[in-house]
Amino acid sequence: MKPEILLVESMMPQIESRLDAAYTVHRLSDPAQRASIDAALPRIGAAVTGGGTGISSDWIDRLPALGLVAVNGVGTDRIDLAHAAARGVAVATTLGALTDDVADLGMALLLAVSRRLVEGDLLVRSGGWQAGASLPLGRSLRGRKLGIFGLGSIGRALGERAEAFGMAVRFCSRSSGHPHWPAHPDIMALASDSDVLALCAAATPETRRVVDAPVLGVLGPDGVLINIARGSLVDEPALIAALRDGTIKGAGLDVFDNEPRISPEFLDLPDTVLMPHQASATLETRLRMGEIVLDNLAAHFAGRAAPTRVN
Ligand code: 8YV
Repeated sequence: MKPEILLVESMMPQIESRLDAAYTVHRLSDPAQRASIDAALPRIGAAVTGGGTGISSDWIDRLPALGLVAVNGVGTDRIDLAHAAARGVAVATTLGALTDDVADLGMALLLAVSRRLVEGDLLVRSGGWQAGASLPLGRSLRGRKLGIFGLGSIGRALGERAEAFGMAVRFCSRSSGHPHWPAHPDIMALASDSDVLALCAAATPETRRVVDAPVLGVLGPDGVLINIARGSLVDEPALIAALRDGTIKGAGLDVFDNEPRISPEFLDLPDTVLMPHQASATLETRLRMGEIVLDNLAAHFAGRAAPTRVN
């Protein structure tokens, strides 16, 4: 009998077929499986989910045999880690696998906002350029100051990329230092010394809504906000107001509250580039992440600790 797992969020077909080969996979997204999942609840030994989706404590409590939540991502903000630990459930992530791609998307968003990439594409496709319209000038990255909030591996990778573009990096971090980037004690100090504020910190109670109206106020009318962390770090109504009234210049956002049903007010904001939570979404990285999920499951069902356990 194959071990049984609950698939909370779908994965790449190549990875799902390997899951199917090794396990009986109950797919939460498939309404046709509701009844069979109910019947299988006592036998499900592991759950696989995404970082942005996580798994609720209610679901953890419905699965008496659960021993592992394998996250296909690095975020654990949608899982109550203490509750999981109290239930004896290990939580494992894909730490390290997605660092470069997430940092790349941070730079892509910054370039897209600064160089008006999306507007330019639309101008050409609509025939506007051909009819004589032109795009307003963009802004250079060289010489601009990038403030990184959260200097984990992704924050560092973003800073290294930004330096290659000629930007001057500074940061604010609860736990990490850097040999030559200046540190600021809090996000207000960081934002007032930055042209671009990039959010790279984990979503925790301490980082909830750290970007609010006063922070956006000091970022200033030339300032750009990049968010490759989580929507919860931002007071979204304050951000929307700041983009509308010119308190800040622009934003590049990969993450939002209430994904994918984000606030419709984002849709007509100027100088703003929106992505549907794609920072780790490349073929290479999603394959690497899938391998880590498969390794964690294999270890768990062989009676060993999941190699990338975090709790
Ligand atoms: C993924 C993420 O998009 O790593 C995370 O925490 O949010 C993203 O990398 C997600 O895990 C896949 O659903």
